[in-house]
Amino acid sequence: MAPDRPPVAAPLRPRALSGIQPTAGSFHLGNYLGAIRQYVALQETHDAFYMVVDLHAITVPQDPAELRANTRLAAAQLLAAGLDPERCTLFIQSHVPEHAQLGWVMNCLTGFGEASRMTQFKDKSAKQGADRATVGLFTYPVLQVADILLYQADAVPVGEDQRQHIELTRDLAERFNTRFGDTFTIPAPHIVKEVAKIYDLQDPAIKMSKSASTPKGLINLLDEPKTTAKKVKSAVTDTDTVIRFDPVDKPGVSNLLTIYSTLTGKAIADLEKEYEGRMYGALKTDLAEVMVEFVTPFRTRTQEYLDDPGTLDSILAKGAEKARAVAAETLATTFDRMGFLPAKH
Ligand code: AQP
Repeated sequence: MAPDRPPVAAPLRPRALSGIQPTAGSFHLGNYLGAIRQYVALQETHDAFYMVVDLHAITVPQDPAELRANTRLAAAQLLAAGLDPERCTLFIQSHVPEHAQLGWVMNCLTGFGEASRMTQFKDKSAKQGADRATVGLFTYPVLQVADILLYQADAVPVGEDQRQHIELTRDLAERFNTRFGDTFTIPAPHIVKEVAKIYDLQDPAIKMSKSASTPKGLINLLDEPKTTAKKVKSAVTDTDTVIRFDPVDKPGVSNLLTIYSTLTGKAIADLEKEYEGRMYGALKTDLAEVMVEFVTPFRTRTQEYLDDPGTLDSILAKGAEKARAVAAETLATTFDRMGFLPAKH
């Protein structure tokens, strides 16, 4: 039977946990709408832990100076997006060594075939060339399993592309609990259907992604607002003229309506009415304005955090301390359950 709340002291609220990679300078609109907005919302209802997953970032070749700068930039963007260190725990993954330690345990519990079925590894290794892919990239989902289980998370806010990894997390947690006794909470993905997959503005058949073949369809939140407006105005639509939400026949227009609706809080049905009889150009012009209104203060707030490294460091230090307290307790129980001899100090 799945444990409700095994050995770690029960928090008053359910736990949420998620992470984001510092692999590109700027977060993109898919990251924001698919995941970060949910991080912000869950602060209100959950005991929420969010991290910048720098250990995951080295699964592809990285430049040390860039990784350092991007890690700070990622933390600054999370704060700018609305994470409040008084209401959630924000930290850097490598500041909590228990992630790598539990990651090893989880590696030893994962079948090779099971890991080989992860579609994200297949996609990413295909993009890089299979012989250049590292073992770290292969075991990335298993480290993610450890990230989640360390915090006994109930909910994991992510985009649709992460669903398979959360399934793996559930399988491994159940496997561990069956073999060694109830230890881990079985987490559930928190995926908001409407924004689970934001599509590339130039190719609405593929998800918006930092590794897209052309940057034209990718909205980076830290781009110059005029660049963002231009990208929205040149978004691919279709040869029809009707503004209607129909992801199968009108994927480009539907993607724009989803973005518009999420950023403004207007229902899609209301937007369809508002734009009845109007041209695609009108929708794009208005959405470009909405985007500019959104990214402009976001850029300013991000810069303010970057300009105050003392405050940023102190937020991250406090976050790591809080995260470690939880992670260390889970790891100690895990090691004990597995039969590791406790160290005598
Ligand atoms: N297009 C998207 N729509 C909705 N959610 C998305 N996410 C990413 N793209 C979309 C979600 O953002 C969170 C952080 O993801 P990450 O740190 O794993 O970043 P990523 O997946 O590396 O972002 P990319 O751009 O998708 O990178 P590549 O091109 O390397 O694959 C996750 O919750 C993710 O679901």
